[in-house]
Order: sequence, then C-alpha cells, then structure tokens
Amino acid sequence: MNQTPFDNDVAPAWCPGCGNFMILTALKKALSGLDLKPSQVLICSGIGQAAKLPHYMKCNTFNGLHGRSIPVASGARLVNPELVVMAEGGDGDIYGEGGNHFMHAIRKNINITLLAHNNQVYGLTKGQASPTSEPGFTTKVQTEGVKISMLDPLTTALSLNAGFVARSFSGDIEHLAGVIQQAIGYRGFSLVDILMPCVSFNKLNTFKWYKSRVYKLEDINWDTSNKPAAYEKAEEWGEKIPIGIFYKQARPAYEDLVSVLKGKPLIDREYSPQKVGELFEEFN
Ligand SMILES: Cc1ncc(C[n+]2csc(CCOP(=O)(O)OP(=O)(O)O)c2C)c(N)n1
Ligand SMILES: [Mg+2]
Repeated sequence: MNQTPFDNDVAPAWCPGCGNFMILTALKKALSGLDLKPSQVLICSGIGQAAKLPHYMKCNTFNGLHGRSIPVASGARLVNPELVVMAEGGDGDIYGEGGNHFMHAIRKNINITLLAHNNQVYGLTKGQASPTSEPGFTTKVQTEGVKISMLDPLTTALSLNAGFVARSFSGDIEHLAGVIQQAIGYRGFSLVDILMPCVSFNKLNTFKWYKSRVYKLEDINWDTSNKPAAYEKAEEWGEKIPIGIFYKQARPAYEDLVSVLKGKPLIDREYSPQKVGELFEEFN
C-alpha cells in the first residue's frame, strides 16, 4: 500500500541495511509533508548507488551521466521556475566527477536543492576511495590507505558564497526530512550533505561510527547567520560531528538577476517562428 504520493512499486537494488533506504524515506516524507504533488517535483541524478534513488520514486526524474546531475537540474529549473528541482547522488558523483558543476552552481546560486549521499566511498564500483574518504582508509586500490586530505563539502560551499549549507544523517529520518524541507524552501542553491553508511564497502564510517559522533546544532541553539562561526563549525570532524543547518543567508538567485529568466516557464511563452526567422536572416 502506498504511504506517500511519491511511492512507486520498484524494488530498490540496494544492500540490506544501506543508508539510502532511509534517505529515500526521508525525502518522500519531506516532499509529501510540503504537500507537493509528484508532478511538481523533478529529481535529477547521475550514476552510483545513491543516484539510483529516482528509480524508486513517483515524480519527474532524470537519470543521466556520472557527475552531471547538477547541470541537468540547473537547466530544468531555469526554463521552468514552477518546478521544485533537486539534484542528488553520491559523494563521488557530486564532489568528484561532478565537482566542477558543484562549484559553479553554488557561485551562480541556481535555485535547486542538492542532496549528496555521503558514504565516503565509491559504492557502486565496489569500494574505491572518494573525495570524502578519510586519510588512512584502506581499499583494494588504496592498499596503503588514502594519502590525501578529505574534501570538505561544507567549507567548500561556504567559501563559494553558498546561502544554505546543511548536513544531516541517514540514521535520523525526522532530522533529515526537516532539513530537506528547509532546503527546498530556500530560494537559491541549497546543499544537504547526508552522512550515511555503506554496509558493503566502508567498514570504517559505519552506522555505529556516525551514530556515536553526530550531534545536532539545534541542541546548541546555533545561530545560522554567522558565517565565520559556520565555517569553524563545519571544520569540526572527529570525535564529534555536527549536523543541522550551519548557515542560511538570503541572496538573489540567478533567476532573480537575469531578466529573460523572469516570468513564465519557457513552454508557456509565446512561440514565434517568424521572429526566429528574422533573427537568422541577420546572419545571412
Ligand atoms: C565518466 C565515468 N567515470 C566513472 C564511472 C564509474 N563509476 C560509476 S559509479 C562510480 C562511483 C560512485 O560513487 P558515489 O557517487 O559515491 O556513489 P555510491 O555508489 O557510493 O552511492 C564510478 C566511479 C562512470 N560510470 N562514468
Ligand atoms: Mg559514495
């Protein structure tokens, strides 16, 4: 029986115990809690275990190339401002292969929500290190352990002037659903980095490992408007790991700044082949 309008009947091909199940539940809960209809939502993804998520949802979806969810989502939002547009995928997909798009979509403040399922490993390809893998993490490829420093999505986003920077944990569905709702409500680019276990290929950052470390910023009455404090808090990673909204600041979205993007969706605008013909004539 369907519990939300976003349910479909495709059985997820994820390992039992995978954090993606909880992210899927939280996302459906967040969207239905906002009273959105499946027709009002578009979810774009790339390649990876995380990027399979749109297959398991009833709404508009686009599953494209590895690392390329953000440009697809950006284009879709710019031509249709009536759609809630999200990009989602794994840490490899978003911060590795898609790292360039991550940077520039933040700079432009494209009005989309990004969900990065951060299991700190390349899961689909069976356990190579990703940009967020811990130094020392050993894999079949990194046999002597990862030698390079971790990419920190939150400080990276803050340094690029992101206006909504958050982290949550797949093990806390309520918290994650709430953060996703706030991210969707933010006008501009919103990042939700989601810590999650990969039960098959990450034996270091396990569910237990995260569970014993994460604590909520809400519980320490966090001021989300203080950017230097957000930056410092985002650097906290070790015995304690903060989750919640680190930073939130209103900033004009790209679509608010570029005049041609204001107004109706492209599909609802007047189509004039004659005007296009006249334009082409100029180049003859
Ligand atoms: C251009 C390109 N490079 C590499 C691959 C192989 N590949 C597929 S998924 C993946 C990594 C996925 O890791 P992540 O995004 O963290 O997702 P997870 O499976 O961990 O959820 C890689 C390297 C590919 N499909 N396309
Ligand atoms: Mg991953």
